[in-house]
Amino acid sequence: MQNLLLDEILEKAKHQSPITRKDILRLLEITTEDEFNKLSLVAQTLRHEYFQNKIFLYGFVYFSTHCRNDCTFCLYRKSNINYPRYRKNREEILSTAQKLMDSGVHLLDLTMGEDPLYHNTKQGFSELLQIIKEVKLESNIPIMLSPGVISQELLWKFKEAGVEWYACYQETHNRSLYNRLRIEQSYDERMNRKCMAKEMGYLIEEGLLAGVGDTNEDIADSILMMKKIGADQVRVMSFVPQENTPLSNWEIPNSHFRELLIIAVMRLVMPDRLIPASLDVDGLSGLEQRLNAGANVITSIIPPSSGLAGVSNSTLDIDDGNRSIEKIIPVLKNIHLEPATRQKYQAWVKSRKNL
Ligand code: SAM
Ligand code: MD0
Ligand code: SF4
Repeated sequence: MQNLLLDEILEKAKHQSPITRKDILRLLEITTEDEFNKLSLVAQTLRHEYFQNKIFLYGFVYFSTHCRNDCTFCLYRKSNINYPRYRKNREEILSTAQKLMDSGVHLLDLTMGEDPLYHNTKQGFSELLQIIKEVKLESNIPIMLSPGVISQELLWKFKEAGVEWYACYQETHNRSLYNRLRIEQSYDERMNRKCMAKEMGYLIEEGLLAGVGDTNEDIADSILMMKKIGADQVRVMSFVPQENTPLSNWEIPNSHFRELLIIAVMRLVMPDRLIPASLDVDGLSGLEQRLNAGANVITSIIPPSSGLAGVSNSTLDIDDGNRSIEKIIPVLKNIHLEPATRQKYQAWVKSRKNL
């Protein structure tokens, strides 16, 4: 009976009939390899319908690790006072951006903690705006900004400067869990700013943190919410415990398998969206399985010896060059995928904006 139900859901997904909350819950209950393989095959077929065998590649520039917030899951929370932080200057940001562009990434993701020097001063973002205008003038590469919550006025300025994407992750759509994760940050403000950005013509990315106390019901609600707000890119990352933070001892068995399951379910529910396989959680060795689950963007590509950090694994695979396109290509080839061209990515962005 259970099996029949799974086959029915997968059949519906193949024909792109709407997947219900109940269907999602059934899919999230998968534990066997056999069922998971069936699910991944459908996820891959749907990805192929919209993106063929082409994969998008995102360069990651975490240019300031200072932060005024205190998220319980994050290494860079302000209470982690002994953690050494950095703030890259204009030249360092530009040279990292250049290295990434030369290596062939399709997009630059400029990410920061809610650095008080930027967020709490009037002119805080003006240099960043200049840097972005310069990059745009020279290369016109698509840019994603992950600055935390910023004002509408700033969103307009970044839009004018040419930024295409605003990334701002809720982590969960269960308000009480949110309040335990993003301490003293307004759920509604974060959500509304993201939706406002969408209305202003940005593409938006919404993200989940999995394995921090979320139930399958929470995940199902989140997936449906991501669809409802029209998020253009949707992600999930498994929680990685961080030393000297409140959740340092929080360990959930199988949480990384659950990430794969969630990626595949996202692909079934939102077959035409971008779904990242982040190198940040399990490094290069976790890439193939995320792609096989239906992801179509590789994120967190970081140049070696740039002195730049990751988010959930601050150093994993960076200095040995494992987060580079050179290392990614053989993994793609092995499963009959290949990088898209820059034109193909730009065409996708353009058509998605005009939707
Ligand atoms: N500071 C900005 C913000 O919070 O919106 C931008 C950084 S944001 C892109 C960092 C993201 O990395 C978080 O939203 C979370 O999804 C993820 N992350 C942070 N710490 C993590 C951890 N310990 N394990 C897994 N993912 C984590
Ligand atoms: C990633 N470390 O893609 C990055 C980060 C921020 N927009 C993205 C979470 O895995
Ligand atoms: Fe700061 Fe972002 Fe980390 Fe929260 S997730 S502590 S806002 S860097």
